[in-house]
Amino acid sequence: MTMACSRRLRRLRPGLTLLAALTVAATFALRGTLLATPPSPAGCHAASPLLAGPRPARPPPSPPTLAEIEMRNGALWSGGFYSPPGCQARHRTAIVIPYRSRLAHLRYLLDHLHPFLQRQRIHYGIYVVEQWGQGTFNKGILLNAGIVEVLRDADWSCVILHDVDLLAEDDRNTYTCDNYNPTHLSVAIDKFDYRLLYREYFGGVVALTPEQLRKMNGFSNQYWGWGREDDDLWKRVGLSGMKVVRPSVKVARYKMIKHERDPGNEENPHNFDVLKRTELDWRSDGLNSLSYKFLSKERKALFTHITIDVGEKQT
Ligand code: BGN
Repeated sequence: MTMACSRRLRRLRPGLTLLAALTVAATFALRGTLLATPPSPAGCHAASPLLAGPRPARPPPSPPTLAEIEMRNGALWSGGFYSPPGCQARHRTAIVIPYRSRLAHLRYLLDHLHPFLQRQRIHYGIYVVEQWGQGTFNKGILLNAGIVEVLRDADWSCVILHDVDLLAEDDRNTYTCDNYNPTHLSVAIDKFDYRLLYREYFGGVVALTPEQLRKMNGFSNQYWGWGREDDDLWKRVGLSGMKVVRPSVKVARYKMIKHERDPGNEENPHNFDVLKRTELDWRSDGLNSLSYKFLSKERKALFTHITIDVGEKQT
């Protein structure tokens, strides 16, 4: 820009600024009078005033019935959705619970999770994704299918993959996502003396944005039977250029409800071999190669129940 030109602009600027301000003011006045849009509720505060802090989970000897839990959660919409009254939620979180024949655990978890999330004042929905039939369990396919189905269902900004047997013990452990990196929420579990099991442990409860899930191509579909699909997920995070972040071990505390290994979910030694191949396979094995049969979606009072067929065990 020449000296003369910039001097001319400087002279013009005060006039231009006034004109711009008048235009903006006129636009707002017009909007206010002509469109009369009701004021939208203010955004919910980052730290909810309803938080209770540390609270050891003490599940009763037998779980409450679904009807009892429903009575205690009158503010839910059909399908297990919730939006905080009086303020605009800052986050939209889908909780995905992989499931097969663990009704007692599911009842404990729902009884615990609904009030926990409502104290955090987030907009959320709970989805139970069930593997149909008696075949070998495949948690990776189940979670991949859950991710696809919930993102098809609504505009979620965060997906939390949640084991059915874990109860969070401190509501300052917020069920939201980090914008850049996958989050491991179940850092300290009572069964492991409230210590991180090992540095690469990425199981239990994890939070990922749809973008992060796409980047890492979701889970592998090749883990049949118990274990290691979460170790594979850890590797995918690094391979796709991200890192796992964790809240403080003081806050990210969980109680695990005791149980026996489920039939159809026996440990599969072959999964160790699959884990050795993550680096080679992750780009072509995952969300982009997922195959399952959608069987049903039912809106229940406390959750949306999705049932799928993962197919036959491959290895
Ligand atoms: C780990 C399993 C995980 C499982 C956790 C919690 C392995 C790989 C060797 C380090 N991983 O030991 O898949 O989620 O236990 O039970 O065995």
